[in-house]
Amino acid sequence: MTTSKPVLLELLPFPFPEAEERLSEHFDVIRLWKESDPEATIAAKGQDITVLVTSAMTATRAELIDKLPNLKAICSNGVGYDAIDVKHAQQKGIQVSNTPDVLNDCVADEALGLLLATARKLSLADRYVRANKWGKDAGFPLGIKVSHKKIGIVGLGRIGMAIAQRAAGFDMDIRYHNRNQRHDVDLTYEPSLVELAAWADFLVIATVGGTSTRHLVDQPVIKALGPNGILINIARGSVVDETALVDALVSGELGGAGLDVYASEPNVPDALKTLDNVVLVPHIASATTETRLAMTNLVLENAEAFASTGKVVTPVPPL
Ligand code: 8YV
Repeated sequence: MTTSKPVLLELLPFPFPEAEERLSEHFDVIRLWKESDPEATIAAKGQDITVLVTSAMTATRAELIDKLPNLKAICSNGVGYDAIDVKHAQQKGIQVSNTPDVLNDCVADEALGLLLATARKLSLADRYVRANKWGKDAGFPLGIKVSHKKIGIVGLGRIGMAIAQRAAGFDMDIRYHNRNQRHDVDLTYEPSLVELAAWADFLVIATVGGTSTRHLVDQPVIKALGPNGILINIARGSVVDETALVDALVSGELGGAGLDVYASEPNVPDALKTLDNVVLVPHIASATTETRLAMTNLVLENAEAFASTGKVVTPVPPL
């Protein structure tokens, strides 16, 4: 294929038509999601492709990367990169970019929203009114106060810090657990995740996903959080032992949970759907028009910068 534009393979469409138009201005775009036979398309055109657009929730594994011998940059829509074989790509000299920072506010907002919804039973209350139960039964059950409570943040990165800022606005006592203590923040570090869970009223999971954090929040941590504790997960489903979580919620060993992410999306354990002490949302933490537009634009900036300078703008750190 001879073309003045670099050839870009797009694994999924942007949620904004204008972004597709902008992409076509700078690249000869192969929209794999439109192809009737994607494997045949890759076999025929793989050697022409130098840039790949993917997303945080789109598996981008070594098998695909190795079918693109001239691939030089992978530009992902999303801050998480556990779905991408980053180490394999970087070993081949392929740059990988993500979309950090532009989604911090919305993800942190949703974490607090999930906490309030779970503690104050807002989803249950909505169903209660819609079911015309108000005034017809013993009354709606009491919730849990959020302000002035103890919040443990698991993973004090940029999103974790945004959560801490919001928690401070609710006059909460804040502690965190990281692989390593941060010395640039005025917050109490707890080196033991179990001890953090035992101390906290609310445990908010804000770590990266992937093998390094798989089941970090396991049965002992969940048990330590306890029957009056609430777990919020806006990170990745893989970080929490979902079987242990479901068992604890069903048995009452854990007080409640607000979940944005799950072990095997879009599949959500049916047992969770029957519980009144659980709030379930479909991985929407960054899903606002403003933030998804900012993420989309940052993906485009990364791809365009690579095409013009040979360097992406927001590279994933070396693994
Ligand atoms: C979205 C996310 O699922 O950024 C991430 O890591 O999990 C969410 O923002 C993703 O961005 C969808 O493209």
